[in-house]
Order: sequence, then structure tokens, then C-alpha cells
Amino acid sequence: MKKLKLIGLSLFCLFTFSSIKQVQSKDYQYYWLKVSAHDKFQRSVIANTGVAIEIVKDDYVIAYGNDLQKEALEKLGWLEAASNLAFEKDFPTKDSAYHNYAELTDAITKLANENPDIVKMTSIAKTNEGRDIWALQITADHAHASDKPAAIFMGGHHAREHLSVEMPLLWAQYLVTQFRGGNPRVIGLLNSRDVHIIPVVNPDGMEYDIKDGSYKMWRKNRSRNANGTYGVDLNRNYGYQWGTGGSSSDGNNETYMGPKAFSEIESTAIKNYVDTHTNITILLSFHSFSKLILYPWGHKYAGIETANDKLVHEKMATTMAEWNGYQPQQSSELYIASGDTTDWSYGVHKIISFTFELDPANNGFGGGGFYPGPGVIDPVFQKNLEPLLYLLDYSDNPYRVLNVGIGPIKP
Ligand code: 0X9
Ligand code: ZN
Repeated sequence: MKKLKLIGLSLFCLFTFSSIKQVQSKDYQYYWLKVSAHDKFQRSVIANTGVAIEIVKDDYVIAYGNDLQKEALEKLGWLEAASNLAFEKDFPTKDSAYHNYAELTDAITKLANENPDIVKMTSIAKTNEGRDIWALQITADHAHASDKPAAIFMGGHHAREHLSVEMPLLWAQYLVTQFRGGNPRVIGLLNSRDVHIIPVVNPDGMEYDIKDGSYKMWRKNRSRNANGTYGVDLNRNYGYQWGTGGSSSDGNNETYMGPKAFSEIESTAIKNYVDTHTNITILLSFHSFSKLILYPWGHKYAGIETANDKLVHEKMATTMAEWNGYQPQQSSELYIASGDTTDWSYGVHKIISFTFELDPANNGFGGGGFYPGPGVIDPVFQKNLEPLLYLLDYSDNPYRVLNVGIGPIKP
């Protein structure tokens, strides 16, 4: 677990986020909540109130939730402090380096149009608000792509995690530029691998978060729920052990699981895409923030039952951590949460699956965990580049990392 870096500093400082205008469903007040918690069991109890836990420390967590959830935490006697922010931040000026949906669409359209031999861009679904969810397929040999080992990289499940959208975009641009520039490693990879990149799974949520030039701290998609609220947490909506803990059945909540597994267009689009690309052996879902490398299981405390699979996840996570400096751990070490992408992709397809919680480690001072500014985009990509290349490399047979030649080899 991460060491407490901010100890001794005032909670006021801890809550000094970037300017954020909070506009949420219904008329709830929203708060950053400092809640006493000493282990994963207490963190799971906290998660079950419906808040989103964003920072985990040795003896407390920082969560984001509404006044009802705040009350529940008060009743537990664990609430140490609450902070309600309501000030503005201008996205387009300071953070214009981040891509909004139109800019992202333009950037990947350009990449595909200029490199039709290696990049194919498709829409895998249209959202409730009519936006395309884009997928890029990058390989030097499209005719035989399905015969090659594949890895899939995605971002933007959670609306406010804008850095998680920049990573897949930069990754796509990197592969193409380096291939064209004659980088032998990338040429080798694109000749022998099939790369799938979905930069933003939740474009409606992402656009809502930056609507009107002010951040709204939005997490979910923009589905209209039966009770009149908005949004399903897409990382609670996948259909493996869906609804078995750490997700909420209340549409008001940050971790609303949806009315049924795969009720959402976005999660269903990922399901269909992964189901039909049977050559995928590796999956990486970018989120932010906390600097973590997470792997299944997330819906229960027990580890992956198949010994080699557990070892592969552990070995890969530890190796990648040496490059990006993140903390490798099983997802439920954070807190129990069911219905996330990686429990499904591993649970159903036995795809070796990771969630990266990108920088920063903390919410910082005037920076803001979800809104860390444009200066982090390139350094965070650079530190994650080697892990990305590594994952792609080992997609031919992830069990190679064990050096024992055992375990399923796909395809
Ligand atoms: O809660 C989430 O969905 C992820 N964290 S985030 O701050 N990006 O929202 C972490 C998911 C980890 N998975 C489980 N604990 N199951
Ligand atoms: Zn997230």
C-alpha cells in the first residue's frame, strides 16, 4: 500500500483541488470525504455506501460522494472530514492540450486516413447521445490480423479521468510514427501483432464533464436511470459476478451498477468487440488516479485460482511497476468492486488483464488528481511506454514471462 505522503498537512491542503464546478444528478451536495479505514475490509464497507474511493492510505481513504453517503459514513463513525468545493475551472485554456471528443475524433481520423495500410478506424457503437465509440486496429498485415496475437488497450471508462484517454491516443500515434520512422522494435511488433485501441469508452460522460468550460467531476455515463437520475458506472456494469459487492443498485450513487449486467451501450460494445476478437490475450484498461497496477480479482479477496494465471499477472505487474513506478496489487486489495472490465475479461475469456491507475499518486495541491494539468501528459506516457511495449510483445504467449513454457497459448 502506498505510504502516507501527505501526513501532517492540513486537510484543507489535501482538499485543495483544481477549481471544479460540481453539477450532478438531482440536487445533491457532493463532497470529498476523508474516512477512517485501516484495511481492505473497512474500505469495502465504505465502498458499499456508494461513494467512489479515490485515494487509499494506510489509515484512511479519500472518497467522493453525496450528502446521503456522507450521512451513512457519519453513522458508521468513520467520517473524519468533509469538503464541499464549488469553484470554477476553465478547461479550454489551461488544459487545452487534452482532447475533447471532436479533437480526439479528428486526431484518430487523421491517423487512419494518413496510414490506411496499418490503421483501421471503426465505430463499435453509438452512444445514447449519438457519439461513436471509436476503435483503432493497428497492424502491418490487416489481411491476416486475426491470425496474429492481439492486445487491447482502452481508456475513458470514467468521464473525469481525461488522462486515461490521452494514453491510448498517444500509444496509437507512437506506434504509427515509430513504424514509419523505421523503429525496428515497433516494426517487428506491428508485423507480428494485432493491436486494438479504444481511446474513450465513455464519450458522453467525458463530454459532459467538460461541458460549459468547467469540470463537473462526472464519473459515470449519461444514461437516464429509472429513478430519474443520470449515469451508470461502466466499471461496475460488466457481466462477470456483476452486482456481487462494491457496487450500488441506487442510480443516485457514484458506483451505480446499472439495472442488469451489460445494460449499457458502452460496456456492451466492449463485450462484443472482445468476444469477437478471439485472438486477444492481453487487456489493459487505463483509469486515473493513484499510480497503481491492478489485476483480478476485484470482486472478491481471494486471488486467481489457476496458479499460472495468478503468477503471470503478478510477474507482469511487478515487471511493469519497475518501469512506471506504480504499485502492483490485486484489485480487491484496494476494495471489493464487482462488474469491472478486468474481472470480466479474465473471468470469461481468460485474457490477462490489467487496470492502470495513472498519475498522480495523490490529489495534490492546486493540481487535482483527475485534473493534473497538461504537464503530466507526456511524462506519464513516457513512463508507461515500456509497459505498453512489453504487454504487446508478450501477447503471443503471456505465460512466457514464467519461463516455463506452460499454460494456455493463444491462439
Ligand atoms: O473503482 C474503480 O472503478 C477503479 N478506480 S477509479 O478511481 N478509476 O474509479 C478501480 C477498479 C479496481 N477494481 C476493483 N477494485 N474491483
Ligand atoms: Zn476510473
